[in-house]
Amino acid sequence: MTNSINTTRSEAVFEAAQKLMPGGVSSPVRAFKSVNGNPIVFDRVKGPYAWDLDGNRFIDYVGSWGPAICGHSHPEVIASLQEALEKGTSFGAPCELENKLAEMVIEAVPSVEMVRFVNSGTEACMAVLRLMRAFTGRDKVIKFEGCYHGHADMFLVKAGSGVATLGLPDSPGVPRSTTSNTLTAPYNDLEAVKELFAENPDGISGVILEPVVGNAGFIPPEPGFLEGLRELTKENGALLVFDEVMTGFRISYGGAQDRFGVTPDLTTLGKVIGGGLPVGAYGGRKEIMSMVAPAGPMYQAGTLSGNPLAMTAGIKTLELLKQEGSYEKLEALSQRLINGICKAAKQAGIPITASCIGGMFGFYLCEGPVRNFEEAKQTNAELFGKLHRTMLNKGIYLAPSAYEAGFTSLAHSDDDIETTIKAFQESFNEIN
Ligand code: KE4
Repeated sequence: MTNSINTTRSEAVFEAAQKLMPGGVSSPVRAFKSVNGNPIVFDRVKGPYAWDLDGNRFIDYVGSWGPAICGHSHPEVIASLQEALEKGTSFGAPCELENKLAEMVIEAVPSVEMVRFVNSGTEACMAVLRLMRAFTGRDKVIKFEGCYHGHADMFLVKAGSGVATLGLPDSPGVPRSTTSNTLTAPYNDLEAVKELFAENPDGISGVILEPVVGNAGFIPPEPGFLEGLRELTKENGALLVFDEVMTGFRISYGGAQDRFGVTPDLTTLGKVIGGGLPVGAYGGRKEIMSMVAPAGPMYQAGTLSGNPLAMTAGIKTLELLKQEGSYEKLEALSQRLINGICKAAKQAGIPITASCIGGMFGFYLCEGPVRNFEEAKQTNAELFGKLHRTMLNKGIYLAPSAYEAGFTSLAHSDDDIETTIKAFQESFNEIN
């Protein structure tokens, strides 16, 4: 086994953290519960790298779970923030920066004619569900097993991400009455969705999904799946909602809806559009968005929504991404990486299936194919836990869960990819 790196300070700080915060973390997946060992505690990040408190450097494929798509602490983002800081950190009043970021989102994302900023992806998904119900007058919603739409009660039904990682049952504290209107179907299964519509005539407000699943590992839509959902929702007077909190501005500048040419009625966004500061957003057709207070009766609000710092970081990040060749670079990096990972696993005799789109990738330690959450659970999560720690000891920081996607950035170099592939080659041989 690889020599383990010195993590003395991380261990000490994490031990103290567990006395102060549940599980020692501010978000469950960070606790490394499903992989070997304790989390490392970050000290600083720059470009494609993270350093822990003991001075170990890691090539980072989590990128703060998506926002660091231009690389951590991009100098132009930092400079813009420094300038914005001089004017204050929060206004609680309209500011022109909101117009600017709104214009960029509207111009980029096909479904969005009007947008509302919030502070997280969870908030965006909560609000969009309320809007779906307000617009259609219907209470039920269809989501897919393994998809994660934040931690709001209504969505904690067969959710992905940390819920899947920790193998949690649908969370305690969520009243049955709240989730009774949440219907679920296997991802990529149009027949199951058809049946739900048939069983609930005029009762379903809409279908919400990750157009590329990044919270049950990485599951792309099968050909025709997104198009089929578009047809089914139209036929049934229901709304189609793409949760692009993760895929937005990551798999293309216009998100999955642009990449696959399927336009939903509403879209949620987050992560990248905040450039590392807390931002979420929901948007869509003007006819629907005009229902949102104070333009319309559907209430939603937020103290720090649209704050100038988050708007500034988001604007600069999108400006950088809009530059020619960004997504070609991201996809080339991701493709090289997963080709190398697959070759390394096969050489070590370890079953693997992997794929990528734009700056997002994933792999499962099983034969595949993986088309839905049930098939994703065939992955060898125990072996993944060993792989994760072995890679960490070689200076590679992967998402600490078999049920998360990986992220490349414009800051990753070909050398970083080669170094990572070499670490996979060594690790697969060591753990097998
Ligand atoms: P946040 O509330 O964490 O900003 O966003 C929730 C959310 C909504 N929709 C999608 C498609 C998402 O991926 C997320 C959040 N993603 C996880 C990573 N799988 C956040 C990481 C965490 O929970 O710490």
